Amino acid sequence: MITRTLVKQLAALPDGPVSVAGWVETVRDQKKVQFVILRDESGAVQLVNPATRELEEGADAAASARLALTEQISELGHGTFVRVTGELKHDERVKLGGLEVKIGSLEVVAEALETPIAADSSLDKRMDWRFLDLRHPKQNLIFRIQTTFLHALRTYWVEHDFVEIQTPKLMASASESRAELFELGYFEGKAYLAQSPQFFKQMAQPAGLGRVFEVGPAFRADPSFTSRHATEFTSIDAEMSWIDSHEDVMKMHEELLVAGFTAVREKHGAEIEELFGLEITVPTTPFPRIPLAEAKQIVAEHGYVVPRADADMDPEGERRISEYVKETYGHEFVFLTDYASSIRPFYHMRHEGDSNLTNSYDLIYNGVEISTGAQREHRIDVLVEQAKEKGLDPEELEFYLDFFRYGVPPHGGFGMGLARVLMLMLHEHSIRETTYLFRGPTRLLP
Ligand code: AMO
Repeated sequence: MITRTLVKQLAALPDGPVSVAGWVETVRDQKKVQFVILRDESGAVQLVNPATRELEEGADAAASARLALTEQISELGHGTFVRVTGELKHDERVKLGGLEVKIGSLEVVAEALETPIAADSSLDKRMDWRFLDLRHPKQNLIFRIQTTFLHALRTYWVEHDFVEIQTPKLMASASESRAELFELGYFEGKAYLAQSPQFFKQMAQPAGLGRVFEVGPAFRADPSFTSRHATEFTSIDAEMSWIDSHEDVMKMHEELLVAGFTAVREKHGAEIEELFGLEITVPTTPFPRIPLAEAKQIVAEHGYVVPRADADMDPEGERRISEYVKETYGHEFVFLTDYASSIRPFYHMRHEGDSNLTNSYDLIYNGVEISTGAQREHRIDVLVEQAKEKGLDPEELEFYLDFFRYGVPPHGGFGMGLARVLMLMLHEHSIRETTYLFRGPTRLLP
């Protein structure tokens, strides 16, 4: 390992020799003194060199070395990766962190071409150069936040006896709407990319795993160019046995989010305030719950009629109901519940006594849907009927229907888009910002 101190660790060290490494952000080359801002993955530090511009008569080796160093610094370009040894000095007058490193020696580890992107480059251009874009502290922080968030979710699940599973992403059939299915050649036949782990996380129930979770890729052949859709995204999924209704799923879901948001606030609250200019609020439980039909009525009373009465909330409706919930309950989250069976998949359980409604919900956060959850239909005869009613061929679903022929406990779960949660948490405008490498209809590179 190359020995170096991370920039964020310098503050805790006493004055004295240190070695740091990182990218040159800027060089201020003044006549008598040179300043270099060096950035590594943990932060930025000011390096300083008292410039030696020419050698006087009888100059010693140290003076020649300083002249060479001065010339070397003058030539440093933005983005060059360097390693520096020098003397750390704490000095309150230094704006950047109250410390600086006086350069003793500097080694250019890797040269860099002139950067093709600037702070005001378009999102598309920044995505073309994603590795340079991610080097910026704000973009970089997003993936540290994501790590903390997912770690907190995993901790919650492990503490609550959930088992982690990895379901296959190559499938023989669709698991969600056929309209959004990627088909690919598979030896002599064909296969499909998994749209969700739906069937296989449900399989864990007759398999006796009880409670499971997965964080993994999902694929949707969705040709839209909205700020919330990708053709490949990371889906956070959970499924649990022995529930009474979707209410049990919502309870777990909100506790899970509280755990995630608490961890993010504790670990990154100050950085988020500094770089994103916002405070992370840990949601209170229970989150408000509003039946979908009532939510549509509420937004209608507030001047917006969701275009199709028999359809899901549209994005404007989601934004409006969120606004209402924020004003009325001071909450950023809302569960919209009891969706009509006509707009839900066949595997959602329907209301006892009213088969037009399902035991299901969508979770809306700051105006956008981040998740769908439901109690599943576990009675084989009802399930087959519901599949037929949706025009599905039970023969194609035999492998799935078999799960229900061998004793399945009542169960339910949810799927939640990771990039959407982060986008809304950080008030970003597109999941392109909160996806490591975005995939859309016209983007397969880098
Ligand atoms: P659904 O299709 O609603 O439900 O997806 C669940 C969540 O996944 C995210 N999501 C997407 N994110 C980015 N780009 C997309 N194209 C995209 N499509 C979906 C959203 C969405 O709320 N099997 C069910 C879940 C379940 O019932 O357990 C499902 O996939 O955040």
